[in-house]
Amino acid sequence: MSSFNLADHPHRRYNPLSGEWVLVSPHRAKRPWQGQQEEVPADTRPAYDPTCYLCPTNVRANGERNPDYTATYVFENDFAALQPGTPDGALQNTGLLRAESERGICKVICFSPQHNLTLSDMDVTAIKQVVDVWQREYEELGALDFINHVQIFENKGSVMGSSNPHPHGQIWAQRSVPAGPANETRQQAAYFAEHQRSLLQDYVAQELSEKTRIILENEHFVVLVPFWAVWPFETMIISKRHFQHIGQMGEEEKLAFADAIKRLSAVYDKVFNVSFPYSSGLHQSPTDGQAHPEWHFHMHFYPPLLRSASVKKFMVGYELLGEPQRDITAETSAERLRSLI
Ligand code: H2U
Ligand code: ZN
Repeated sequence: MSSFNLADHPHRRYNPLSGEWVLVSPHRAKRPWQGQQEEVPADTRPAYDPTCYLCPTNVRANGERNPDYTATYVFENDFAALQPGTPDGALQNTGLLRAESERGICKVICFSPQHNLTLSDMDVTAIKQVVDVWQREYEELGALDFINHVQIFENKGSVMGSSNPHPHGQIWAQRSVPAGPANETRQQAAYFAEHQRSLLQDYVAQELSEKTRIILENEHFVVLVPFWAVWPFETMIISKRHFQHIGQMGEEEKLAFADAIKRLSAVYDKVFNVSFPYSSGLHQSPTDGQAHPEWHFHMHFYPPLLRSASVKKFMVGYELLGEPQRDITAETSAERLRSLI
C-alpha cells in the first residue's frame, strides 16, 4: 500500500474556523472532468422590469413605492424574519424545551437600479458603492443597543432560493450571535489566546506559501478555496490585514475588496458558462460592544453547482446524518478556478 496522500486517499479535513470536519473522497473524482457544457438560454431580462418589486419607481408588496434610485437602494424587508418590537421573554420552567424571544431588523439592498445585472456584470466602482453600503449598514445597525450581530449576505440564483433576479442582497441584524459566527468567534478566540495572532492571518500566510489553493489576490485581499471547503467551488475572500470588521476598512481597502469580488465572480461565471449561483456573506466581529481582537474579517462563497449548470451537489444522507462530504479536492477545484482567470 502506498503512503497516505491527500490526492488519492479518503480522509477527513478539519475546519479550524468552525471546529467541524469534512470527509474527502478524492478517489471518486479521479476521472477527468466530464461536465457537459450545456447550452444555456441567453439572458433576455430587460434593464427595467415593470413587474419587479426591486426596480426603481415600482411598488413593493407592502404598497410602498421605490424611489427612482440610481446606484444602490436599501429598505426594510416587508416580510422580515426578525422584528425590532418583539417583546422580551422566554419559556420558564419547561425543562428541555427552551425558547427565548429574539429582536432584530431585516433589510434588503438593491445593488443596482438595473434589473438585468449581477455583481459580476457591475464595474468595480459600482461594486465599491455596494461595499460602502455594507459598511454604513454594519456600523449603523451595529450601533443599536439591541443589535449584537449583523449578517450581510446574498442569495444569488433561484437554485439558492433567491426570489428575484434583480441584483440584491440582505441584512439580518439581531440581538443574538447566530450559531455559525458564534462558532467562528469561539474558534478564533481560542487560537488568539494561545498564539496572540489571528487564526486567519496564520492561515493566509501558510496558503500564500503553498499556493495550491490560491485563486487570485490583490494588494489587500486573498481569494482561495479553503483547505476544508465543503461545497465543490467554495471560496473565501480574506483580508491580508488583520482587522475585525468592515467599519475598519479604508477607501483603498474597500476598492480592493470590490476588485476581489468582481474578479472572483467573473471566474465563477466561466465554470459552467452560466451566471453562477451561490450564497455569499461577510463574517466579522459581533457588534456586542466587545473589541474581539481575535476576529479576522472575511467573506464566504458557497456555490451549489457540482458538474454542470443544472447538476448541483446534494447535502443529503451521510451529510445530514454524519458530516459533510466531497469528492473533488479543494486543490483540484482551485486549479480549475485558476485556469479560468
Ligand atoms: P431573496 O431574493 O434572497 O429572497 O431576498 C428578497 C427579499 O425581499 C425577501 O426576503 C423581500 C423578501 O421578503 N421582499 C420585500 O421586502 N418586499 C417585496 O415587495 C417583495 C420581497
Ligand atoms: Zn428589477
